[in-house]
Amino acid sequence: MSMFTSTCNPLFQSALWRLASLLCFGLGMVSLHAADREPGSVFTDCDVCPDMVVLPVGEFVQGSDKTESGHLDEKPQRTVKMARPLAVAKYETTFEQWDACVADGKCPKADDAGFGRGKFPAVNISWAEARAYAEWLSVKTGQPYRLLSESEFEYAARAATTTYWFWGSNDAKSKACQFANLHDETGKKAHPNYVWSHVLCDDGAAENAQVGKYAPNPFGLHDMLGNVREWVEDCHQLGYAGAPVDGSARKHDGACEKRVVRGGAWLDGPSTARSAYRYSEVEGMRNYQTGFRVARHL
Ligand SMILES: [Ca+2]
Ligand SMILES: [Ca+2]
Repeated sequence: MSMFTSTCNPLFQSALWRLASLLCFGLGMVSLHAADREPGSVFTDCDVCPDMVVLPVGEFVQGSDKTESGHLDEKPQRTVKMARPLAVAKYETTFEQWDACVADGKCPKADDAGFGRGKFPAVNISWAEARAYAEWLSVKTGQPYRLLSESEFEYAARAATTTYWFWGSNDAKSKACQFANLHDETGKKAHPNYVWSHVLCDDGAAENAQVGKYAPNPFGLHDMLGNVREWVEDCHQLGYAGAPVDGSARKHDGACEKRVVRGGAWLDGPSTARSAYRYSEVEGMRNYQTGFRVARHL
């Protein structure tokens, strides 16, 4: 890379060197393009577009067994094989990104609930509005942006782990605060009326935190568990019987009452922020603990 940088130095003014620079630039673009497809690499398609992480192609077991949870909604466990290479946004969609779509007239203004804009996750956005943002990105870049399917979300959240949380199962309560913004000691002090269980550590955030504040999962993705819950494409149906096993979103006949939201939020205790945990919301719902991120095939 240092040779590439020095050879491409714009101070070389001779025609020969300009030719060499052009050639070098061209080769460099090919090289970078190829490197973009390596699992773990990060790319972006425009100035205001999200950073996208290339995931490895693979398979995983979706859902939980009865040792982990009694939630029938997470069963039966089944193996899902991701059919195509996929890139997932490194962070939840931020207000900075959302407001670029608002400025282009393709997304509605969204209330930050006083938590902050900029690098804070965009919230108070309905399922359809989240899809509108992905459509805006698609038109802007010519690339097929969309919400994740539910299987893709769990694949991305697990990042090849089989534990309850990607940081472990048994020791999760003490490690959680390195990796996720959940209902924690700080949240408990700020919201004493949140009487449900909290993680027994301090993540320093009583509500939404700026994206990327916590350590990523093994795929390099931040806040897949915690911070804000995230809309996915699928219509919610109880359990996985009949659900696709190729990573695609589940087809649904007729009207969809509720869409799936995944990953838990800053007000969730440990059990409702597990990788396998499923939650659902009416698709027109907007609230301050639900946002989204985008994905696209490569
Ligand atoms: Ca917290
Ligand atoms: Ca999240």
